[in-house]
Amino acid sequence: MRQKILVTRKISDLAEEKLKKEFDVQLNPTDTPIKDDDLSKLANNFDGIVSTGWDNLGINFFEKIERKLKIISQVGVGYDNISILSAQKKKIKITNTPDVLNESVAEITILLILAASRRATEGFNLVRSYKWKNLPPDMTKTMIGNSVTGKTLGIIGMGRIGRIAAKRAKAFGMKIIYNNRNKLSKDLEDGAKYYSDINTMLPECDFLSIHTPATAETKYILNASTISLLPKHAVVINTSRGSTIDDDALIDALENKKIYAAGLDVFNNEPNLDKRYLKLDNCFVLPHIGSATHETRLAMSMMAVDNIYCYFNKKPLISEVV
Ligand code: 8YV
Repeated sequence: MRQKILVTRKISDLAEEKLKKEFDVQLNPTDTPIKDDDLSKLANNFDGIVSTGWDNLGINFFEKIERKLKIISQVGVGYDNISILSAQKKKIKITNTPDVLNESVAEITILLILAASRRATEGFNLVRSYKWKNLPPDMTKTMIGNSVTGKTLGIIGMGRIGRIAAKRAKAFGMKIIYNNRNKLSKDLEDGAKYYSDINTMLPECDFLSIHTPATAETKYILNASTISLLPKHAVVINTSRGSTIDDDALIDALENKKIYAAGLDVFNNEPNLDKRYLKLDNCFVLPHIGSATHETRLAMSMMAVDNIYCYFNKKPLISEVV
């Protein structure tokens, strides 16, 4: 008998086709979000789930799960939407999709670095509002930003994505320093300077980019006290998770020019981000699109489907969380 697989949201066509060849599959072609209560009821009819970061698979979800469900294969590298402890208790495998999104997230990191330092929000608003014509050209004030070349980029979390972001930033002439749980090997460091203490690193950062997963330790890693250690010209970049930043502290720093600018792709309480960000000229915002390219979403979808295939065919999983 073929196993039954639920795919909670629309994933890439090719991956859906591949899944259908092996399993009885329930797809979500209209990509309609499934309500939390409905999802746990529905999940009980399936052997496996292909999930996304937009599904709430917290403690409440697992409490209602009975015996059948064996594996949740997340289309995403982060899995902070899943209660890993509950999954372990119920002996449900969790897999994710690391590596295949490193480049596209690094690309968005660079986009944010450039956009925030070159005042893209102001420039964009100026042109779109047709007010550009009202400004006399001037050599030293209007739309003058900060160069990236030769500046120091501090990276918090020098994992797979952090290291690719560092590589791309170096192509823009940036120097890399980093904070990480452990110092990396010389090879992986690739010339970057290690700081075991984030507080010692922050004053050295012209730019600071966060690349840590969302955990209890990384919650509000950027707060009023750590932000106060950054130079006044610093630019803060976040492509990891909104929970790494205390919004009140960052908004205060941006409003009161305690730092120069921020470029943010992720927020607390997405998609209902703190509206104060939208009033700030010195903040460039994107709607969590780090992995959103055709190529990357296809690779992520395929990897999630392959994890399901491996599990039910008793082959080693490609990327096992627990
Ligand atoms: C996804 C992400 O857009 O992989 C991740 O952790 O944040 C993004 O790539 C999102 O989580 C969908 O699963």
